[in-house]
Amino acid sequence: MTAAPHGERRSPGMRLDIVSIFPEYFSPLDVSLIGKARERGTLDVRVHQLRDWTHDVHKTVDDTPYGGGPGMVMKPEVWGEAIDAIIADGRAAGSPAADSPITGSPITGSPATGSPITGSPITGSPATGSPITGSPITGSPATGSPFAGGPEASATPRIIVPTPSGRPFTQEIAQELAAEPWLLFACGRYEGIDSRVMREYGARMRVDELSIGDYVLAGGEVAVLVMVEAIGRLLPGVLGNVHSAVDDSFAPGAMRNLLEGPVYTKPPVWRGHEVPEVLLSGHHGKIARWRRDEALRRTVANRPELAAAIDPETLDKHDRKLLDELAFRVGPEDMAN
Ligand code: 6GU
Repeated sequence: MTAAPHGERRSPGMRLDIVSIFPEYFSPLDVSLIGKARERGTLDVRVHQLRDWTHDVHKTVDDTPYGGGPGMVMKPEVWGEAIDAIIADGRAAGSPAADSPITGSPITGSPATGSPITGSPITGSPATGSPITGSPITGSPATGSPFAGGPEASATPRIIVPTPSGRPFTQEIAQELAAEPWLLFACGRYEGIDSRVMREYGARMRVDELSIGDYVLAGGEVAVLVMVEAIGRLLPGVLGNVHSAVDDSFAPGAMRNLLEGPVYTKPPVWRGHEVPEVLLSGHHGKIARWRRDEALRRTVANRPELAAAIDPETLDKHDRKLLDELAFRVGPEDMAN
C-alpha cells in the first residue's frame, strides 16, 4: 500500500504523502478511481507510519498538554523528523522541480532547533494575517505567496493538516489543491499536533489547516480520505467523463452555490413513479432549464444559506420568477428568508 507504483522514478502526476499512526486506514485508496489513477501513475500516493520516526522503545507520539486539560497532544519532534525526511525523499526521488531548491531553508537536521524563522506567523490561519500561509486559498496559486506555485515552490510540498479547527474544505479548495504537484497530509490524532509544527513549516512552505465539516472525528484519517477523493477525481484523466466535474454541486461557475437536482435512468416508469416528461422530450434547451429549476428548488429547500449567497447577477428572469414563487429572496439586503 505504501509503495509507489512506479518505483523511485516520479510520474508526471501528483505526488501525495500521507503521515498517520494508522496507515491501514488508507487501503481504500487502492480501489476505484483513485486506485486506477495510482496504477496509471497520475497519482503517486505514499502512506507513512509516523511511529517510524520515533526513537523510544514504545514509539511514543504523544504527551500531556501544557496548561493541563484532557487528552494528549502529538509531540513536535517526531512530526519534524517525519516531515523533513519526506521532503528530502521527495526531492531526491525527482519530485517536481527538485532541481530548483529553495535556498537557505534547512531541509534536514533537527527541526526543533536552529530554525531561523521561529516567531514567524503560523500559516493557514486567516486570523493571524500571515502574508504567507494566511493568504487566501481561493486566490491564484501562482500569486500572492513566495511558496505558492512557480518552479521553486514545487520543491516543497503543500502541507495539509486536517483538524476540526481548520478552515472549511470546499470544492474550490479541492480544485486549487488538484493543481498542486505535491501534497503532504499530516494526520493528527488525540487533541491534535503541537502547534509549533505548523509554525515551523508554515514559515517555509504553504501549510493549511482544513476541516471537512462541523463535527468532530477521532482523527484526521477519514478527513484525509475525503479530501484525497475530492482532489483525486479532479486530476486530469481520473474522471471517466471529463465534463462531469463542471456540473458538480458547488463547482465554481454556473453551479456555484447550487446543489445538483435529481437524476433518473431507465425504466421510464418504476413502481408507478414516472420520470419527468421533459427529460424524455429530447429538447435540450427545455431540459437545461428544468435542471436549473430543480437545482434552485433543491438548494432553497436543503441549503437556504447557500441559496441566499447566490450572486444576483447570475440569475436570469426565469430564475427570479421561480425564486419569487418559492418566496425566497437572494442577496444580502433581505436575509428574512
Ligand atoms: Cl479534518 N479532523 C477531525 N479530527 N475532525 C474533523 C475534521 C478533521 N473535520 C471535521 N471534523
